[in-house]
Amino acid sequence: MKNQLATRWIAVVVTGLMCGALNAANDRPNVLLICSDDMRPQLHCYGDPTVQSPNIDRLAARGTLFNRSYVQQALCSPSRISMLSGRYPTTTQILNIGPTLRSTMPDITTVPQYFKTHGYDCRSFGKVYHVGIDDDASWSVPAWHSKKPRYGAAGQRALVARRKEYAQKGITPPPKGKGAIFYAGPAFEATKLGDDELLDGDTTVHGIEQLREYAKIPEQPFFLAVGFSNPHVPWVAPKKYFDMYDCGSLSLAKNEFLPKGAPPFAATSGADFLWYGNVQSGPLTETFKRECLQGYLAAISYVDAQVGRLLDALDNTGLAENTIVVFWTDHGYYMGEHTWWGAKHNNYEGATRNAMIIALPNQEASGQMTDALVQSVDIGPTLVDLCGLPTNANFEGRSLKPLIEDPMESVNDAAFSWYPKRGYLGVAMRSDRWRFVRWTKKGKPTQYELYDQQNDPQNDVNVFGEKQHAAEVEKLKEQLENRFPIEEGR
Ligand SMILES: [Ca+2]
Repeated sequence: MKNQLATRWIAVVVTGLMCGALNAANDRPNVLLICSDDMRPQLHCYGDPTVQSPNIDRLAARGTLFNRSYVQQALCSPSRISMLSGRYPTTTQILNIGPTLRSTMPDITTVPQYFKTHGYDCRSFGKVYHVGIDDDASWSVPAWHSKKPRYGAAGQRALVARRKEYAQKGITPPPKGKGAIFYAGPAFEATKLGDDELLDGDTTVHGIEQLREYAKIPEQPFFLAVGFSNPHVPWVAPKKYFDMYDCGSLSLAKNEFLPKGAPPFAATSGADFLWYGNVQSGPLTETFKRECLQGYLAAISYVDAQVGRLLDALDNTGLAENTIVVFWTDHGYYMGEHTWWGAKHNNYEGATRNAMIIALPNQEASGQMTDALVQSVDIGPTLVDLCGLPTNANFEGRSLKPLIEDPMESVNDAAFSWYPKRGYLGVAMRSDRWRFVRWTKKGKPTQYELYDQQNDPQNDVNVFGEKQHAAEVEKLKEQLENRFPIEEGR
């Protein structure tokens, strides 16, 4: 009897110690979700020696870095709606920028909304849902957006001049509509303005203010989402971030050609970059390409600094002891690869692979990188699991908690992304070795692409028709058909 009691007492103490980290203020940990726009995983912690990202690296050092993370569509709004709703784009039926989630699923409970129904205070600062396509029901109060400018003074002047020129010539840049005129500004600008005089710095200031408010009421769990607009083009940052990079020494893409053997409609990307005011028509010069790269990296470092300030605020308020931090980017990006610039908009590795880091308070296995295949729809179920909320079967992803505990574990046998193009709907299945893409259109033969990720990481050559892969193709077809059958229009 004595031994049994002793054993039970030890069990209670051990359990108490294990839970201690998450029980500092209340029974449930908080969530800080940091989003960045159009940031491909080109960060120091992802193995890029050029990029200066000490703060995101610091987050990775105390958490888990997901090296093979894939968004469900390489386009801002559908990607964000998919992640925040925990549903695939074929479930939300949001595969374009424009419609709101409620227009297709009026009664849906999103991930933050689910937290809200379980007593969390849920707020959004900056670009979390796509700007103008928000979802009020997800948040406890309406989303906050900065009124500070995206451009500095010179960029703003150039924008106004270009607008005037367009108006005089009667030119309407695509896509038609109110937002189109935005593209008339320069693609990059090293401004004299300070961090907080621009939109992303101001968003940080207000995010930090909110954290300080939360620190005053430790019994109130929160789900705070803070989203940055960089490094989506235009790449605008204070000059000090541009000075971090030497234009002349930046490496240009080596595969400035379209994926060989791909269906012509599939091997395309968005062209909105071409409308920015300082982008010349015709082939880009090497100097201009390097300036673009410098701008992109400067914008990444600017965002990195904002992430650092949020992490510092967590530390300074003591909230770090009880807050899970997720860093997530809404898709990959092309900076010259396949001739595409400032673009995503397709089903290839470069567009669908994103950056994702999850860090728990006092994480035991910290500084780990996992090669397991993960999806953005997994974020919701992961946070539900980590925060001890009841499982929600409506969320279509899976909890990544096993990978945080052991990076050698596996949760998904594939990751899926979608893109509609010229009446076709493409679904890409990323398995451990292959990228297999199926394009379906009513009344047209189904088309396929196959890329060997081991030997062709950037998808330069479609090997679908090659005989030696015939057996593999049959297996992949079956795997995809079992998961997302053609009959369902997927
Ligand atoms: Ca985006």
